[in-house]
Amino acid sequence: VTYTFPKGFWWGSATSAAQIEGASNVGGKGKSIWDHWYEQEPYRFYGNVGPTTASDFYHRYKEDIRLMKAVGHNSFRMSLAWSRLIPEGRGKVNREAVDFYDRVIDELLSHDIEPFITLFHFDLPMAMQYEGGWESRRVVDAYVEYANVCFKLFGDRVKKWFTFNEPIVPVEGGYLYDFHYPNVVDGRRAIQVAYHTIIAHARAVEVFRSLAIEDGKIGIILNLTPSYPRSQHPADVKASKIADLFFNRSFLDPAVLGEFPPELIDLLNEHGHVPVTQKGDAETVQKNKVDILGVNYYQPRRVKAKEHVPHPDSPFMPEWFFDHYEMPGRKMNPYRGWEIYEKGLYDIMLNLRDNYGNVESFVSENGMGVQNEERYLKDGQIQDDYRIEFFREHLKWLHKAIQEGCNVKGYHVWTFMDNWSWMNAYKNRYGLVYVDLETQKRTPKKSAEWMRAVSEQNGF
Ligand code: BGP
Repeated sequence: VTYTFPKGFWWGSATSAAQIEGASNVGGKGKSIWDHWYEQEPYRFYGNVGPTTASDFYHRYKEDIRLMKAVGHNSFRMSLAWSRLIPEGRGKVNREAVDFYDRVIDELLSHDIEPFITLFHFDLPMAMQYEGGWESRRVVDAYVEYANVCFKLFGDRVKKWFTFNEPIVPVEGGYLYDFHYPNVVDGRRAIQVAYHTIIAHARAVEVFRSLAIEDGKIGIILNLTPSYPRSQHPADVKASKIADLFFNRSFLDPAVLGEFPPELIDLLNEHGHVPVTQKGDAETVQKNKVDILGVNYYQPRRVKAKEHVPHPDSPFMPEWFFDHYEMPGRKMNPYRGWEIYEKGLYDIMLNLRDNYGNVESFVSENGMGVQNEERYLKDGQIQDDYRIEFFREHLKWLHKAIQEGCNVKGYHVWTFMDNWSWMNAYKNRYGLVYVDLETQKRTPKKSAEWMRAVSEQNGF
């Protein structure tokens, strides 16, 4: 073993409710925005399997958890579906949902797999969207109440909690670039949504702390996209810093440091795009810094100075300030169109060490989606050596970061078994375990065996 990880390192994977559970109209579940959108505009989604079935975890969780154990997991991140637990978003709690999550959590624990729970992974209850979604302060209140209910129901057994998964993504998808419901394209509204998400996060942390859950830790999961300027020319450097402000620091600074980046506030002020705030918000953010940060890492951001000045009357978008460019010679995942840059993970961790108080962190998602993986089927198993290489190369950089003092506690791959990926559905498969969509049969891929060996040896 050349690369050994610290004792007690968390090896596992991550997923989310809407992407695996299925049973979206079973067991008293209310509709989420994804159930709604899929019903309304199925043609916008790839393939013909939707959130109604997904990977049927709702019915097959026992088998799946057994398999998790077999591939060496000591921890597993999943999300709770708000619309399953509280079908109307606020008010009555659905007993069947509580029973389901109780059973899943107990099953994980009985296999010595520690559950990491995300409260919100993109699937807003439709009832909340009807109330204005994250643009509405009332929805923030409802979320905080939902969080409170979850902490009280499961906090006796669940010790790692995460308020939001990638909160910037619903902002980008739902309010800037039209890949999530409600398909709004409006920078001003996006800013309000982002702001409310941060307030919801900080208030949930506050509630968590008030409950004094024994050994409990609370954090947030952020997709960090390290921003690299094309050159050291001041205009490129400035553009890259602004992209970093919008897409990383907007959430990272308030969550970890308890304050919004002053440069971002200045920029928004300059353009008259400040969100509506309430008295006491800044103190709430200040007081409720996270205990732990989950880092989802897929790709970096390559930035250059804007070539054309945007028309001042054009709708406000982050891209007013920078352009992306394709770095020559970069390594790509052609299926997802994302650059593969393993060192980015190291750069993220060093940044957390040096500028974010070396906050306790872990890699909460890292993975590679590949199309038509059946091509690699040999002797009944998908030979996904490309995925093994992807993990190995990222882990080497992670190991180096840890050697250099970064406070990293674990590595969760995205994802355990092939799951439903939002608009792309099952186009790109990410799982350690293959799922046959006709029969729902699970078959571990070669990468599952590799990960099992890694977690058994605590290294490779
Ligand atoms: C992250 C999300 C996941 C997952 C993953 C892969 O942004 O947290 O939910 O889906 O990306 O991305 P995609 O499914 O879009 O290929």
